[in-house]
Amino acid sequence: MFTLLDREKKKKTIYQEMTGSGMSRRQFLKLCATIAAVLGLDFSQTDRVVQAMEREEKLPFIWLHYQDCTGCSESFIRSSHPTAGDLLLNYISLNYHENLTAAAGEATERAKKETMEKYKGKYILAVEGSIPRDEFFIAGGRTAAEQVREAAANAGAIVAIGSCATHGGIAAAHPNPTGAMRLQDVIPDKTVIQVPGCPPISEVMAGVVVHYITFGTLPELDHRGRPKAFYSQRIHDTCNRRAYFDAGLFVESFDDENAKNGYCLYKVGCKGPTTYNSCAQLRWNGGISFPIQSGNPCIGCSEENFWDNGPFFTRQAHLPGLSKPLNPDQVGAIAVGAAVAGVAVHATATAISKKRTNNTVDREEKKGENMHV
Ligand code: FSX
Ligand code: SF4
Ligand code: F3S
Repeated sequence: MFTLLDREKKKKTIYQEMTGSGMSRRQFLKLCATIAAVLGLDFSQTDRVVQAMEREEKLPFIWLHYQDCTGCSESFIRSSHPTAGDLLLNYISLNYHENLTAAAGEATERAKKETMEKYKGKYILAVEGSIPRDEFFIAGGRTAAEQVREAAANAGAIVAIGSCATHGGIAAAHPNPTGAMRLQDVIPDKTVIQVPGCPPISEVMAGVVVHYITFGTLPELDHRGRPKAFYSQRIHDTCNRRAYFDAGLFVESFDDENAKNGYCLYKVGCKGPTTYNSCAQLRWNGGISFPIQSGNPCIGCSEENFWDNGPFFTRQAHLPGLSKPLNPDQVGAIAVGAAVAGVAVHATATAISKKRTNNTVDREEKKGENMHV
């Protein structure tokens, strides 16, 4: 547990920063309620968010970049709950970020050093990108691994942001010419919050930040170090096309009638059944859409080795939880079998089954089999 209170310096609290920049008390309370909801907190815990904002100062951040495309930073600054503006202006003090801090060169290096000294044990270290072998990165006479270890030594929390930092990412694709490593490989003795996704959903990082400010602790993590609130469900579990999967209605090629009808993308390679992330619930760009909703199969960008698990648009041979490979043509038949056995059928499925009657796909129907996909 820590507190960011530093009375001697008489710095403003987050609440003071917010209201000082024109936010009304009412807007502030509304924002706290939204944040609590994004964090998956009980409504009664909104008070704790409010109190933390009224009590705590901005959280100092050091954000390091290595082998990446900067998509994680791009995603982060598009957070909508809280908004990027809220995050950058009110919650965090981005003391070092190669693209976003206004200063450059020695001034930023100084800011980084000062942050590490002044906020020992308090600052958040975010690392984006994989870490190359020593010979591929030298800045200021120091290798990437040396820089990471130095910044990690006294960080209050460490976040691997994006699949490159959590798993190696594109740079680690076979034959991994730079020896790209995960952040955790470089600092094996440290707890690293893993936020996979290429890029990750901005609200996840925002959620981690606000949780840390509110409770002074890391959010609950799963066995792979990912925040449970965002990575405990498969895309497939909450996908807007799921009813089509259950009804056995699939897109066969990207330009067919089934694609126009918005059917399930499993046969054109969707990895939603094996991918854990919140894309289908939170969606992207302020909740507007996500890859599958926009017609593109999930490529499993938050799973290990997704870059080498291609080709992306070929259907998966196996689904987890099934003892034998799935024949998608049988899925609808299986759903029908389950219905005959007395399983309640959702209204959406009923609507879809009408469409299915008109569908020309010829498939053999099997009854009585059950499956968990
Ligand atoms: Fe890019 Fe980040 Fe992918 Fe990697 O995101 S969006 S290549 S996860 O490190 O910049
Ligand atoms: Fe959605 Fe993909 Fe699952 Fe189909 S296979 S329901 S498109 S996640
Ligand atoms: Fe990535 Fe799949 Fe979400 S490709 S962005 S995990 S829908």
